[in-house]
Amino acid sequence: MPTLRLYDLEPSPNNIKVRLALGYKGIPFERVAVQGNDRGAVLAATGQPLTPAMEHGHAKLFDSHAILRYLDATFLGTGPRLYSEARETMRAIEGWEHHVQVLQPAIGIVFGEFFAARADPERCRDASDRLHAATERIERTLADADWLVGNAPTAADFVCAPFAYYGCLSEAEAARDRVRQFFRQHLELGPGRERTRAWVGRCLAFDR
Ligand SMILES: N[C@@H](CCC(=O)N[C@@H](CS)C(=O)NCC(=O)O)C(=O)O
Repeated sequence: MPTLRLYDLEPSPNNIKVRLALGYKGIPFERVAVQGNDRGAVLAATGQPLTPAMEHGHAKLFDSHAILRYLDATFLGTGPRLYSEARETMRAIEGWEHHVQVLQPAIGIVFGEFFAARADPERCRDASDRLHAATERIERTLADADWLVGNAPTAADFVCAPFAYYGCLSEAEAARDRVRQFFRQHLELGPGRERTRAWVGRCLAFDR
């Protein structure tokens, strides 16, 4: 198998999704660190500037969900599945992939504040309220399950967890960089999300 090269903007939730999938499946990879303002390498490799992106032999991919599908189909015999043989399970996972659109805006607002070097309390409160509302479905699903679909992790968990993660950063996580520090101070998942917090921990354990 050729080396799998991941163009990775470390703190980005879309990039975390891919690292969780790689960690869960136990796929070795070479990480090419992308900085926020230097997109030369990823642009040259894939013809577009966004991360995550990857190269694997002749295959070049961008978009986190496209990458997850590629990994699952290409490394079918390596580690556990991200998707499923069962139609119904596929539909359920796709439903959670759509739910990313509901989770993302809260994180987008706070990233916007971080890059603008301000922290408008009203905007941050709005982001926290949005994240709280967007995780209600997750909390409810986890009432009688450890994972969002079935009894093992799937792509559903790995695409959603990185967004909830930014609302419940521990002090130790926040100490990793300025972005995480800012999120710990300005985004709050809120009360009644104990199961979501524990699930975030289970998912993020695959980021290694
Ligand atoms: N739909 C894409 C979104 C990719 C994306 O927006 N990546 C962000 C990081 S999370 C990025 O590279 N942004 C750089 C920019 O907008 O200049 C995915 O899921 O991978």
